[in-house]
Amino acid sequence: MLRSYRDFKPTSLLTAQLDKLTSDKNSVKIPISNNDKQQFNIHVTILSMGTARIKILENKSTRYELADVLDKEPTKLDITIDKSVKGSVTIQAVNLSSSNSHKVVIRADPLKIEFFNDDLTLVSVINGDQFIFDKDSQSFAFNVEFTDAIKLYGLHHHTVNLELPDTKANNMDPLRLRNSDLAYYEVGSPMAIGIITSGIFLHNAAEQWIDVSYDASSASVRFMVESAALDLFVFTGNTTKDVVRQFVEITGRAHMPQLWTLGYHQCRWSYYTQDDAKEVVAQMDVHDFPMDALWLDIDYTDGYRYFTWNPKNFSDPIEFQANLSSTNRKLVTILDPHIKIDENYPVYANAKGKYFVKWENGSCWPGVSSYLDFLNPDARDYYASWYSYKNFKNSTPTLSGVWNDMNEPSVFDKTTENTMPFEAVHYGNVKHRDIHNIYGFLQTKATHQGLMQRDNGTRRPFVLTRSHFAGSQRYAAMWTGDNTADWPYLRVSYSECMLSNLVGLVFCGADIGGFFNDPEVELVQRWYQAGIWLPFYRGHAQIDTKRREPYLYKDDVQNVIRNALRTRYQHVPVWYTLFYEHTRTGDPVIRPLFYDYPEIMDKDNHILLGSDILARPVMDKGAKSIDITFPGKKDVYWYRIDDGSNTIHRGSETKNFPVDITTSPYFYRGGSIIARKDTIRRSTTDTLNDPFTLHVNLDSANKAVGRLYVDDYTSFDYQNKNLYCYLSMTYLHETGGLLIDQIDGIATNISVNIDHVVINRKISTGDTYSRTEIRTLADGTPLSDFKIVHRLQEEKQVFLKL
Ligand code: NBV
Repeated sequence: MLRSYRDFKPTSLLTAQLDKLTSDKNSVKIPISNNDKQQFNIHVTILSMGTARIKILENKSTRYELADVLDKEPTKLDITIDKSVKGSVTIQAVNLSSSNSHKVVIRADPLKIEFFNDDLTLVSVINGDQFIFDKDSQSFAFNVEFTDAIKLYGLHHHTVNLELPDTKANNMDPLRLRNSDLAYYEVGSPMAIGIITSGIFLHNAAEQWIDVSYDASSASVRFMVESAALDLFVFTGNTTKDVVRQFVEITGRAHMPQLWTLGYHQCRWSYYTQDDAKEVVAQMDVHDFPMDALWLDIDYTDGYRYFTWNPKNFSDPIEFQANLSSTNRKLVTILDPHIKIDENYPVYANAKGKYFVKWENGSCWPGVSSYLDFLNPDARDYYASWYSYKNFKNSTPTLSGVWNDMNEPSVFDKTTENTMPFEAVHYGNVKHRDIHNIYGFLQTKATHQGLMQRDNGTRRPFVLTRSHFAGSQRYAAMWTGDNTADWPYLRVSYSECMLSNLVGLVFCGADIGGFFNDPEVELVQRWYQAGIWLPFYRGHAQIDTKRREPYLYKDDVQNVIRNALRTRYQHVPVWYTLFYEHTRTGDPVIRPLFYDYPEIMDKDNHILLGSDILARPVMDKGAKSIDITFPGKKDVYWYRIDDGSNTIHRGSETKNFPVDITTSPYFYRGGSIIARKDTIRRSTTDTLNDPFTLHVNLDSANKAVGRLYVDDYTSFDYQNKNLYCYLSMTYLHETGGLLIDQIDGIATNISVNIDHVVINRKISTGDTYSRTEIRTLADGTPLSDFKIVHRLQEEKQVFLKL
């Protein structure tokens, strides 16, 4: 039915009854109707930071209104209502400021709602002639037009490019937002694998289809939605950064990850026995591949009963975890939401009749299963309690992270497209169809709660989820699901993760090597090289594939993979600092070029780590050369770092570079200071006491600035007690030294040691640079003896004369 709404031509137009407008100090309600005498109301509120919200509901609506997704109930601003222009009303905040100068104009006949940023029309929604709001089926459809827009981005987690395709002109199906377990999904397919848009956000977790179309002067989307409330947020920008921040203000930010989660993760379905799993770690060490975590897929369980261990193959989980811990590695285990029906299994028996979704039961790995009803707060408490050390028997603190899979939820039943039937009933008599897309979100909320309780809030939970929704970043990291060992899947991992970063889901990655099938050796190397620039970095493979741990390859291949891993580990301090900045601002950790340079579109294979590192890995089979576009004006320098060529490239240029299998180009922006940990170690834990190396990259005016964030890498003390150290570093050319300021934070017990500084400076003729390593201060003191934080506690600023 939804798809029949695509080309709907209504016979009657909607009008707004402005004479019946009612309001209070921060909201407006206007009845709207059509000739068919349908009656509903539009509710308008203005929020801070350039955001407006409209809700459309029938009188005495029975539509489900989402309760768990928003970070907090947004603050409504006091408003003024201007009725001076006949046939329309204008709603605006009373206290105008640069961030809330926007206004909403509602035109009566036909109904049209327009959003303005100053006098610029940005978005118009619900043109009276394209709106469907069906009381009986509760489905609805509406159009949104982005005036003057030429590209649309959003509708997260589809395997299309960053820019949304014109589904109409390309004769495609509309894009579908329905969280699904899609085995062998296709690149370029409009099948949903979340719901998020940029500029607008439909706060609705029911299945929906979206058509996208572009014409000469605008771009538009048509939403066709299964059920529940029409609750639309409109973000009026101005810039991509503003829209991202406005959206994240509503849906929340991720908390800091523990440091180890930024290292390399080794996974496979399946490491069948504890000995096999131990051997993997031992071999990684023998071959000098750094790694931080070993992952166990479903087979570690006793018959797919989560919170248990297979008695034969994982007979001594305590010893197994101790062994891992002795190598400074962590364990992550999978825990899915289906619960085996087995009266002797306490997770099932104690929940029966209370905490499961009501339907005839489904089937998944364990056979016939019940599904926990995470919409029910008591069921969430119950599930959370299973993560305790007492209940999850033989789990120890080495089990440091949890992997929630199959949580769309996946049900082995083709007749319901492999999920729960939409008629299944949740807590509060809510039909599954109204909340389908947040089932996984709610599981991770409960898991996060469980890990918090288990460790008394002392350790930052790490949860990886397959199904996610707007706001999932508050609880989990996510990955792009079951990809295939083929080149298009490597490329699409970049567009998917950059987009997820634009919609707040900062901790994103894709299975390195591709989940299904056996990757050719060239692809494995390219994937390890490219993967280091995505936040979550995990090698994973399907059960039937050939083993492919890095040490199983020939020496030259191992060298390529080892170099990639080492580059990743060197940059962990950059990742950590960017994650911290996300907690303050909501900014993405990785960014497409257009985020900072709106003039450059369609570069899905270029990536910015923050604003200072540009990477352009090779993602095409057999590539002998690649084009690289350098963003910024002509006077911006990009220092090539990966190949020792010491070349500089300038903004606004696109150049072709030869590549071989060892090449994976990346550049530092002139004007930046990059803090790295350059000592080679086996895990991030092993680097904890290592000094930093500062890479200073001078711009054309010989300036450079950077920031570095350090804390205890584990706890919430940074949040609860302000125990952290956030430094800004400025290179002063005139005096030849570095000025270090503490931006904020209480840095007691945190040490920051710098053992050397590398100054990259353009040589006056040609486009090459000199690299000077400095290990002592001008007065001869070794840099490593200089206790920065200690000195900062005595003086406000520290100056290092080099
Ligand atoms: O648990 C097995 C797999 C897992 O390895 C994969 O990462 C998930 O996305 N899981 C799906 C279930 C089976 C998929 C065919």
